[in-house]
Amino acid sequence: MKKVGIIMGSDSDLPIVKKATDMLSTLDVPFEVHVYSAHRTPAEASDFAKNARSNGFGAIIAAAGMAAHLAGAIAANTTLPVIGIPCKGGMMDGLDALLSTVQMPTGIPVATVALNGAANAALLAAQIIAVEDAQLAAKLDQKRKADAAVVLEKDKGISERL
Ligand code: RP5
Repeated sequence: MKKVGIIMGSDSDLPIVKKATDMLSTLDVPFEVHVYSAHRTPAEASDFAKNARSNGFGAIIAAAGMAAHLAGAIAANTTLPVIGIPCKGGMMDGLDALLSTVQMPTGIPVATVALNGAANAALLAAQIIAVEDAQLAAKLDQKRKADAAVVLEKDKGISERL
């Protein structure tokens, strides 16, 4: 199975990124995690992206806060699908990171999830890998069913709480 690359701009992003690694572990999707910054270590970030396809990756998740150029910088150096996680924090509490991640120029797409949306980033990466992996696709279907069952259980109980 192809791996998912997870890059974060700083180790201070780890509490957010952990939700992505937890989700991929649950789904048995292999991943590799790195701290590379678009600004502080641009050469390492770009080398990772340039070599990612030949190194067995099928999708890349990039998490960063504030002037969050990491996902875009990674996407500029690979045609693998790149998923950006804008991280909350800083003066604008993530709005700056959201706009920096999502507002990409035509030709260099970044699939941007919600602020701190690491679990969804992992699910989207797994769905990309599952295009060529029927076993993983079946696991994702099972998860959807289990998630729906939880909501329906809450539906049963809601009247009693009101
Ligand atoms: C971004 O700046 C990082 O992704 C992080 O979200 C934020 C703060 O980084 P540190 O100063 O904690 O290293 O580049």
